[in-house]
Amino acid sequence: MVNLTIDGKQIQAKENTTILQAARDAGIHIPSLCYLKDINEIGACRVCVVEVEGVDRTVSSCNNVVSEGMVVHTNSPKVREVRKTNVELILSQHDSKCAMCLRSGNCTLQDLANDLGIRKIPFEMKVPPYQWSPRSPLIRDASKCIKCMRCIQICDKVQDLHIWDVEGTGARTTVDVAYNNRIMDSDCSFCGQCVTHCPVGALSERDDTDKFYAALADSKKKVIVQIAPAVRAAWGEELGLSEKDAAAGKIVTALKQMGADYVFDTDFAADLTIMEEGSELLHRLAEGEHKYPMFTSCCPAWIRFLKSQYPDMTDCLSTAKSPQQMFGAVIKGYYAEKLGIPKEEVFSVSIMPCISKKSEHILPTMADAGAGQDVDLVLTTRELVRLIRADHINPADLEISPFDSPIGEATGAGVIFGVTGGVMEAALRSAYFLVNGENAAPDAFKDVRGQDGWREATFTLAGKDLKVAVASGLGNARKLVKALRRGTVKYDFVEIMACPGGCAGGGGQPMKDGLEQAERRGNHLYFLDDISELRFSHDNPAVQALYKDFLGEPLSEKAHHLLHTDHHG
Ligand code: HC1
Ligand code: SF4
Repeated sequence: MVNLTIDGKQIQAKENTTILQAARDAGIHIPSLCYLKDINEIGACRVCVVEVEGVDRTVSSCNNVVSEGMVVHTNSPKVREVRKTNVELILSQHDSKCAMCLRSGNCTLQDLANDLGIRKIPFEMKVPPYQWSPRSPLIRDASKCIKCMRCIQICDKVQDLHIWDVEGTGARTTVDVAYNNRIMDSDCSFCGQCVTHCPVGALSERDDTDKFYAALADSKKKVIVQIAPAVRAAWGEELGLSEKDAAAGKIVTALKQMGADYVFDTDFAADLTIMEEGSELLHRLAEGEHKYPMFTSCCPAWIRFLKSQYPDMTDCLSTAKSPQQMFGAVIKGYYAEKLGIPKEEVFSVSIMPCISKKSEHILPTMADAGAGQDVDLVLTTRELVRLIRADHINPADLEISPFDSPIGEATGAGVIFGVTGGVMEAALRSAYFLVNGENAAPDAFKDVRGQDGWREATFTLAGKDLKVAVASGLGNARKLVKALRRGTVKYDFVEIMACPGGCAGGGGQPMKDGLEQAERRGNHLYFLDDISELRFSHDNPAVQALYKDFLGEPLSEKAHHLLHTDHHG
């Protein structure tokens, strides 16, 4: 251990601990901007500077380590002056029109400038004009980029996709899509991890809230909304609601107040996915040995990744569409008639923790119900929060409303789709039933839970060993796929979600850097599963009724038409 003094406080820290970490461990706050633990520790922004006695210049605390007897000042007049100058320099290259910025009120740079009392900046540099495709679900605003390099590091080190790179030199240095590529022509998965780790407003989702308002205002449209599992674990964060108070039923009330006609739960479609994907798995296992496992197919960023990086493995993906897309196809292809609405009049909206879903719903293969795209619009959790704010809805006043029927019912198995391992666990619960004709204990498959990026487990099904694996984060996905291709691992069924921690840590969720958000939200989804009356997808009465009235049985012709796809489109 090393003994040192920070701001007059005697502390001990492990050797090789950075000054920043030692201070934070001791409850002393040093502001930072570009720093991301273990991912971006390059001292680029120099906001975390501190004064070390005996050293002439201030030093960045994120990449300098503690030493015996060190005396550190984190907020001396010299530190404040240097820090202020550094932030002024960053602001001089940043479009600071905060009133029009999506990140206003949730921006690290804005907070820093305010805390440091910066009221004007000495000079302002002109940002050269910059083109970006408005079709892209992920938007980059070069005038707001502060070159902190977080997006590059997240994409390189966590997602292993290398979409971003540094462009230009000197004062013209900026970040852009690597190799002068355009985002829509790149291999970007649109997972949005760069967005949730951007400390300012340089990266965001495409804001589609105006399209929602336009649909609400159109008297010829019935607006039908679905809400994804992971949204309920995060939407309250920016609205001051605790997890306990942020019940999904309050989102139903808010959307109805805005003018939505029906609000359903994507968890229902997650249960439906399990019926189809679980049956497909059993079918595949009955065929005998396969070189590669069956992969889950509900994460569009993972599908984009596999198709661009390992296209020869596309057919390993389950043909089951994602719950979002199954829901859209069922709404327009079946329930519109049940509700007495012509399907052409349905405007189908999904609220997702995800940016990549904005690319999934426009695929030509996602229009099977015969009335345009099966899902017309995707909004992120952040856009939902913006809508609630724009409508001056007080979250504290919201009552809990039930989801609409007849497809409002969902089980705990559907809820845990939003956390890494949840799809696998839900599928195993139902596969066990389909093989044995009785339910296992609901938690019999909880060995697949956890936040490790790549986990595996073996269960016995139909007297045979079933080897499964779960990975989240595309860097882990790549490692797993490479091991499969080398033949060093062999699995029957693999769940992959692009975002670390699964959708709970999705690219469309409220922004608070770090994986612990995904873990906390994921634990909340497990809690919701635990208290659910029904915990097995096949026990969902609304799902059973849909098969009885319309689909017949899993993998039927109708089910294939509406609920499956070949992923080559
Ligand atoms: Fe997800 Fe899914 S779990 S992909 O993360 O399979 O987005 O929440 O809605 O479709 O159900 C996202 C979440 C979501 C789908 C489901
Ligand atoms: Fe979207 Fe979920 Fe995949 Fe992230 S893990 S890209 S939020 S579907």
